[in-house]
Amino acid sequence: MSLFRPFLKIGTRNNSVRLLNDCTRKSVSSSRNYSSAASHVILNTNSETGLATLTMSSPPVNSMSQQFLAEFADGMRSLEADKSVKGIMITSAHHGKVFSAGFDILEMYNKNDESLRTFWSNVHEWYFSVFGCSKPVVAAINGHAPAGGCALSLMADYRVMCSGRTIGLNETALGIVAPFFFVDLMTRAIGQRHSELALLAATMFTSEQGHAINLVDEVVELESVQEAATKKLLQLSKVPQPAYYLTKTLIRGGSLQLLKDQRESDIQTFVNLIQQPIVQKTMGRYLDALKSKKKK
Ligand code: CO8
Repeated sequence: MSLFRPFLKIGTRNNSVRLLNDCTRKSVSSSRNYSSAASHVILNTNSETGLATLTMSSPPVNSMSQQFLAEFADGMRSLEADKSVKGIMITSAHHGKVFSAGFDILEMYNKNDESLRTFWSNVHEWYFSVFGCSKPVVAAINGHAPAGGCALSLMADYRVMCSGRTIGLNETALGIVAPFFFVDLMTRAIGQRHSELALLAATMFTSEQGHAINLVDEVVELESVQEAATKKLLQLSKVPQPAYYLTKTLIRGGSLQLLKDQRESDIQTFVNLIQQPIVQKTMGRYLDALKSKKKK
């Protein structure tokens, strides 16, 4: 089942790039690289290496709105469908600052049933598109990665992070609860006990602390993040298919299927939780604290 919106197929000299159906997009091409820009993500494909990059480019902090998530999932699906693409790197245009600030809190604040349901359904599609991607996916985490930004990193096959930034699932600090598929992602990477402690306390780890518990696989200086991620992606892209995909399916299939089977009840759980007055109140305070940070 797919919630994808239609896309255009644009042919280029020796490659083809599928562009999101968005009138703001533009295409940039050279003899080796092709890119398309939608409002929230930019896709680049290097036809020589077969490596693609999905760059999150939503100012100021790549917070994930409904639209952002839909474009992200479309971008992932189009790269996955493109036979010339051998691997995908996910990174941020806000280099050195923020990888992603996670879900757009405004999408969960004072919203009606219908928009909450649509938002959460887009969250599911985004998760399926990244965690279920058949191709190698590497996260080049070039900035802070709280909550959904951390979950996105955990959906990749390998994580390279720049030093001196923070990463973690801090949902409880906002008075909300990480969904079960985020908990699963965290537990897969760092194990039960570390996950329990981190999720309960809303711990934001430094890159170095994250590396020590396997939350990230590699920590490098900011200027080397893309290079290190590309090196790993190139290595993974040489592993023969379908062996790569089938192995991923063996390891991840159960989690993907669980959410597929429980989509409706998970949406209902989210809507019920988020609409509780105490949850709305805590989230409102958190938003105020974020806004007032600047004034201090
Ligand atoms: N959503 C909406 N707006 C945001 C978010 C966000 N997640 N994060 C930051 N902003 C806004 C700020 O309010 C600020 O707005 P304005 O310019 O209008 O004042 C602007 O973005 C810039 O933010 P900062 O000034 O804070 O930027 P910095 O570069 O100083 O800091 C950080 C960047 C570190 C990313 C910081 O902004 C931060 O910590 N943000 C909050 C991150 C966070 O807590 N995210 C949690 C989101 S919830 C989630 O992802 C999973 C929820 C699962 C729900 C399950 C329910 C059942």
